[in-house]
Amino acid sequence: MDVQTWLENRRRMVEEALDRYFPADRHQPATLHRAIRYSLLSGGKRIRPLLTLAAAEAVGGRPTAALPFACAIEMIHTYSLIHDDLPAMDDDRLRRGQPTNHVVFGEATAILAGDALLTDAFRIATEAPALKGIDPKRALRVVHTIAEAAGAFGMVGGQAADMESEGQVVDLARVDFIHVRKTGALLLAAVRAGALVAEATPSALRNLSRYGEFIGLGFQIVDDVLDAEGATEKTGKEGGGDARNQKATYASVLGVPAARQRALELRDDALAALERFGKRAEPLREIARAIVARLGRG
Ligand code: GRG
Repeated sequence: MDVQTWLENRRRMVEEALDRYFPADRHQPATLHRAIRYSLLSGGKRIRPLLTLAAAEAVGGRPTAALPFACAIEMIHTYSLIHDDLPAMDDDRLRRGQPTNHVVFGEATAILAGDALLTDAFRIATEAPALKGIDPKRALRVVHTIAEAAGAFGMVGGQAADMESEGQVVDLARVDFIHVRKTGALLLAAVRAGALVAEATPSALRNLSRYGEFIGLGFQIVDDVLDAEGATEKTGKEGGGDARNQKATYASVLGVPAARQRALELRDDALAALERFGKRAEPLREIARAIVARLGRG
């Protein structure tokens, strides 16, 4: 299977699974379920679940075994976007080119949709289909990896540090601290979860983790640069939001040209971490290239 066919096929697998977890018009209260589906099935790039499946397959695992965990991570990501867009946080009105969840459903329902997605992620990662064919201790390690990346020592901690830094003069170390947690942690957990489900050897897990760290940072730098350049058509958000909110970003600390250069270096570091993997790691390589290709030529 060539890599583009792989990506299309696995993306469809993720879309169908997410749709099954939250079927249309099947559950009450209807407004909550509509709000969940609105954000969960609204055309995200699905980078995190693709990373989980690609990491599992890079070490010989089956995509179906990794799929529930991949979907759980995408649900956590979706919750974070809904909450991040709220008036109390970034107060964004546009996400993926569509009105944000609270604009359509109201603030209270948007908060609950996020809460439900976060909580149900752990339901899905721990119910029978996810646990079939995986050693319970290993499953626990995967769930712990995801929880740690999402909580106060990961994404939520990064978000809090980001809020505290608004309007302050920050250095590169602070920007790294924020983004390793806010964005990097869940991307890294996506890679590690796939590798763990597929019983990667310690050395393969180390190399995949290095890959995950590099692309996590690269992903954020690309996002910062696109925001600084106001590339709404690529981000689906209003451009310049970081500057408006006086955010600590790579674009503001390094400047856009150096930030672009850093993203290219991180892509190459990520590819180097996969050197000892064969053709089975091609989807991971393609994802690293695609993340940085969003920059265009500038
Ligand atoms: C509110 C608890 C809480 C956390 C929010 C990750 C995060 C923390 C906020 C997202 C804000 C943001 C725009 C960060 C930049 C990087 C990022 C996560 C972009 C969006 O991810 P994509 O590009 O989104 O994977 P799609 O739409 O493709 O799913």
